[in-house]
Order: sequence, then structure tokens, then C-alpha cells
Amino acid sequence: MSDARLAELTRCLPGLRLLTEPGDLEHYGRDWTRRWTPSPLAIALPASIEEVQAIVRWANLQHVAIVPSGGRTGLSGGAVAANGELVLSLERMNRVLDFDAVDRTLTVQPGIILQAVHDAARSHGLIYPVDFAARGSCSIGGNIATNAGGIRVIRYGNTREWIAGVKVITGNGELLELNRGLTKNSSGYDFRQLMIGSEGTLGIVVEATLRLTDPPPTSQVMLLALPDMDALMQVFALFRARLTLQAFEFFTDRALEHVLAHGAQRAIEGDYPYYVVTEFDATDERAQDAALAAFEHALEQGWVSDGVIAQSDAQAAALWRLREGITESLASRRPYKNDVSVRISAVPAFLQEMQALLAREYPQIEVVWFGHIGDGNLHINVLRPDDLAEEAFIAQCEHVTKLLAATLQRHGGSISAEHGIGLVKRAYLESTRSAAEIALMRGVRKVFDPNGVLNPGKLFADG
Ligand code: 2HG
Ligand code: ZN
Repeated sequence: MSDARLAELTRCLPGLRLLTEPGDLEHYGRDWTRRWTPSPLAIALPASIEEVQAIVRWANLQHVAIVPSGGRTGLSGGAVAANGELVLSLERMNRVLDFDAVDRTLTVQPGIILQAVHDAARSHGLIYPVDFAARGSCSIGGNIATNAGGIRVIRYGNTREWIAGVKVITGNGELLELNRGLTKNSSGYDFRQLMIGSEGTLGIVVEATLRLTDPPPTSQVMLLALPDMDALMQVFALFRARLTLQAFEFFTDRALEHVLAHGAQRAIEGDYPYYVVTEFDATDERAQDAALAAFEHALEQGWVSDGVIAQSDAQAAALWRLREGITESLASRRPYKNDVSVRISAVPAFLQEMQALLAREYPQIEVVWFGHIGDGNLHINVLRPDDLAEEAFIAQCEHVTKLLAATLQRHGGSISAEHGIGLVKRAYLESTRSAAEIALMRGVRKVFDPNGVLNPGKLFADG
């Protein structure tokens, strides 16, 4: 190990697992954005809170930046290490530490994969309700760092709602035990909530206590084909009024083409421009009849052109795949992504303006939309044409993002709904947060991380 800083780290922590092979640097230095060339100094894989703490203290003394790292499924570059940082991977700290049946909490290490959290909760007859397609590879620490949302937000809210306590190591190397699982705690600033969504810039999550809840009643999954965009919010209002929704997701015909080409099964014959996958409580016959009645009403009104209801778990999974498989089906194209939100009531007006903007600004470019329309959250994936160079493509997308940010600002929306700001959306933070807010955010960062060792350059340019 030729680097003197790494030699010092090994001297402080002789048992620490450190990786410096080029393959490892590349693997751990990037996330799903694939836009930056990974170039970390090394990868540290601590196995305990004490090791994390010692690494942060070392980083302060040696002036080394740390990139906290979970499953690296992020889409905003929050876990990218492209500037000689030390990647602090929490993947070895991946155990369930405790289940408390009275508190209904599960205490876990940060590197645990979301799917393993789901399985552990289920093994106790409960659920951890935050869920999304990356469940098999994302980690709970990363979910907390980005306040991850997903497909059940409409029913259960974001990650924020489910964190009863966190232990973090601040940029100073201090261990904070925040909220300790309390349901009620009116004792001043809630630093737990401040940590959630801070993208690794205030502290490193080293343990989390998750709230669990009862499993939802039996549900049904429906796929609907819609004739136009206006119908989308009509169907949403109707279904929300008549049914108890667990999810309400939409995608376009272009998105469907990609998932089908990627191996998913077609569920509705014919071509329609928009589709909805919805899941709702269907406890008894009355609830199922209500769903059919809602569907028929939507058909009569002309808001829905066709639909299927899953008759088995396998069919429900196949319908879900049409929505959840979209990101993976596009991944090889390395799309430029926008992840925006407005209040639900502002969706129709925003969609109209956004549609016009995208049609005008991307005339020759394929744009795929989908998302959590019931939360006012849209994902826009822009695909680079083969004959357009990467740099020119990104420049064009950045230009459109600026216009989109201005449109969002007019509608009171956000440039990042659930993926975080990271590196990708850093330049647009001002469209969502006021100058006064950003100044305070920087001030808070200084308090928790005075030397700026935690994920510098993410969220906002340091300085
Ligand atoms: C989803 O909703 C994820 O599937 C990914 O947030 C969205 O790939 C995307 O743009
Ligand atoms: Zn999403």
C-alpha cells in the first residue's frame, strides 16, 4: 500500500478490510448513474461502529473525503466516488440486531438489503412497508440517506415515516443516538429527521430502528389502458374515492415497449398511450365489487379503454413487472433522468406544460415517462440517439432540465422527488429551495461536518 494516508489508516485499524484493486475501485466507485468515471482512493469495509468512527477521525486528520456507500442503486450520483475519496462501504454491517414485539420495531445495521428487512418483518407477522423495484440490492442506510419513496408512498409515506431511531457518526466522528425508538419525544430539534434525506453529508448511518406495521388486507392488482393524459387524473380521483389504494402507478406506451422487449408479458392487446397499475384492498366480495364498479364507471366515461385484473399472485407479479421492470429495461441505454414532483392537485396543469415542453425541446429524442402519479411524482427518462455524442446529449438534457426546473418552480414542485440531489441535480437545487434555505443548509452542514469530509460536492457544491 503505497499511499501514506492509507498506511496510516491500516496502522490505526489493523483489522480493517481495505480494497485497492482497480476492479474494486470501479465497482464501489459508481452508482447506477454510470456517468462519472470512478476514481476512489480505496474502499474501506468496516465491520463495526467503532471502525466507522475511527475511519471518520482518520479522514479528518488526513483530509480525505469519504463517500458513504450502501447498495449504490442511486440515480443521482450520491454514492459516486470520482475524486480520490475513500468509499466507506457498509455492506459488511448487514445484520438484524433486534426485534421488539411490544415496540414493533426492527433494529438493523445500515448495510442490510431492503429485501432482507422485508423478510425479517414478515417472519414476525409484520411488514416494513417502504418498497420499490431496487429492493433486492438497495440498502437501508441508502434508503435513509435519500428518504427513499417508491411504490407504496400513497398508502404508507416515505422512509422518513418509518424510522424510529438512528445512530449516526457525524463528520466530527461523534456517535449520536437519535430518538432511540421513542414514539413521542418533544425535547427539541429532531436530528433524526435531519439525517434522513441528507445524502451522507451530515452523518453516516450506522444503525437504524425501523417501525413495522400490520400487513395490509388481501389486495388485487389491476392494469388499465387509458386513451389520454386527461383521463389519468380522472381515474385516479375515482379509484381513490371508491377504493383503498396501496399503489397507483402509471407508464406510457414507450415504457411498455421497452419492458416487453426486455422479457415482460403483454397483458392487454392493442395499443394505448397510457397505462396504470393499481393495487387496492380487496378484503371481501363487496370490496371486489366496488373495484369492478369503479372500472365499469371509468369505461363508461371513456377514461379507460381496457383493463385486466390479476387472478393469481403470479399474474399480479406479471402486471407489476410491466411497471417495475422499466428502469432495468432502459439501463443499458444509460438514460438521462428527471425525477420531479408537484402537489397532486397541481399534476394536471403541470403535466400539460411539461408535455408541451418535452415535445418542443426533444423533437428527435425518445422520452419515456412513468412514475408514482398518485404521489404527484413523475420519472422522465431521456434516451440518447445513437448518432448524438454523449457530451452534446447531456448538454441538451441539462438545458431542458433548466426549463423544466423553471416550470416546476411555477407550480411549486421539486426537482428531486425521491432520488435525491447528489451530483446530478446539484445545479438545480435553487429551483426548489430558497437562497435563505440553502444558506441554512450549508450552515447545518458546517455544524455536523466542519471539515467537510462527508460526501463533499453532493447536494451542493462545497465551499
Ligand atoms: C422507479 O420508480 C424508480 O422505478 C426509478 O424510482 C425511476 O428509473 C427511474 O427513472
Ligand atoms: Zn420512483
